[in-house]
Amino acid sequence: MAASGRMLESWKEIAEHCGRSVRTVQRWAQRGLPVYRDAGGTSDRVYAFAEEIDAWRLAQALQGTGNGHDEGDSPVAVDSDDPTFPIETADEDAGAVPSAESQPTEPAVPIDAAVPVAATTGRKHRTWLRAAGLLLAVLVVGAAALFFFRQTGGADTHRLARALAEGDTVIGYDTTGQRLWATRLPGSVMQETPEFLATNAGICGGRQFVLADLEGDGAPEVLANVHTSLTASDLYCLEADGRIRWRYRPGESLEFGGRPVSAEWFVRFFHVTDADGDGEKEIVLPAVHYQLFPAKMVVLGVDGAVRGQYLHTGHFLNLTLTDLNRDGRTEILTVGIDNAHRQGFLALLDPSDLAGISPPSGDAAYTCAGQPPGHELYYLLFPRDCINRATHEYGGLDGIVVEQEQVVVSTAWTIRPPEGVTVGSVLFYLDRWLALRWVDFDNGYSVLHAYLERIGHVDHPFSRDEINELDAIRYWNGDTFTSVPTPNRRGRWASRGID
Ligand SMILES: [Ca+2]
Ligand SMILES: [Ca+2]
Ligand SMILES: [Ca+2]
Ligand SMILES: [Zn+2]
Repeated sequence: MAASGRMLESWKEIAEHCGRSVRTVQRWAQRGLPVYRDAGGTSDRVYAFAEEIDAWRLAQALQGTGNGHDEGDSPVAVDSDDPTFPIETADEDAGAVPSAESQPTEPAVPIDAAVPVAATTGRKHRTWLRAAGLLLAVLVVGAAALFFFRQTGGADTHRLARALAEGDTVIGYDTTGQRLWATRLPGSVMQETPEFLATNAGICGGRQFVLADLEGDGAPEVLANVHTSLTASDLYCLEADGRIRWRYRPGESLEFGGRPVSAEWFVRFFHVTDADGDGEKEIVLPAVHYQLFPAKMVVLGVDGAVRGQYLHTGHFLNLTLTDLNRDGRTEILTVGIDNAHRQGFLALLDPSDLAGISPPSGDAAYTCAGQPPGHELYYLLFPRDCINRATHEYGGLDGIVVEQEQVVVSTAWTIRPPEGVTVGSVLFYLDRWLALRWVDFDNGYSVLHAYLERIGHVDHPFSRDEINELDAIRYWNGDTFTSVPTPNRRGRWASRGID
């Protein structure tokens, strides 16, 4: 399904898109044509999405209500050659809210190839295109109507099919693109991970705003990560009718090494998935303190209740949900920074058994009184390469790729490389039981290394032999770290075997 679609940024553009006068489209807007006002603006600046406009006009035509017939011809969006229709399946994690990924003022650029050309080219082209379009429209309406009735069974068109976030307001739409409700929340819906949490912008593997049917009853819920302040967010769940079902606030006051850490936490992103295969979805979310090291992995049920929580002394930078041992149950594979050990980590967590805190270090500043040991299935610490040691206080991982027979994790891209060097990280290739197969440098590593040597951050020339220092991965067995690949004895895999 297309994203929010091409944006029309004035009454004039909306009118041109519809092939009508400004006065006419303004009249349609009073009857529900989806046109938005600029939230912060004092002027009459408006905008709309071509896809929504087309859907509304098509819906009018199908309902035969006469809306848009003022000027005597069809209200159908004749210059749309895209018969797809804004119907969301809404029952998969992938059934994301279509516009969620893009700011309303900054629409996603890569739109389907089916964007109508007519509206962006000259008027001469438009004339004959429109004539051809009228002919085409008959076919398009037929096809779309068929598609529409197949999708909806010809009834129940007023169910929630998509939602849009406009600042602090979430707006629900039905299958025809008609606005159903608007719910105001106490802050704006997060569109992306805030800069100060995104140590590696773009890599954070989760959602901020999603439409998903949590319990599989046919009515989708809206999940939205909402900024409640500059230093905190809450996760909101809205019912299909726009009412708030629950709110989850990650913030809690904790003490580490006797020093209080404030309750200013962010939900970093979230995943919606049926982790245990019981037919109801769970919400998996990493939350982090906005400034300091504490973080936690949390699983919520459909009622918003916390099913499990795992505290970690360092931020999660990435996670992926995967069934590593192929038993039909999902695991959480996450990587990031372990501040207590000053190294990059990988943790494999059981969504049904999140508990305790990450492995202790000798540093009392990271001990949290009263927290039991963690139930990680696996917990690995990774050696630090010389670029990382020369430029940072902590090691970190932020790349995860799960292949058929191996898992590849890579170090966080932590320094700005010279022109022409896009990366400069270490790749660790692990087998399915997380034993190290080999280590490699990516293509940019030696270039970055040479650059850092030139500017005096690294005191030796690059040698591929440096790779030999990077195989010292350590595994937490529940009592101590060992170089032998081993699960944590407190996790479920250690007790029942992993094969
Ligand atoms: Ca539901
Ligand atoms: Ca479940
Ligand atoms: Ca599994
Ligand atoms: Zn080196």
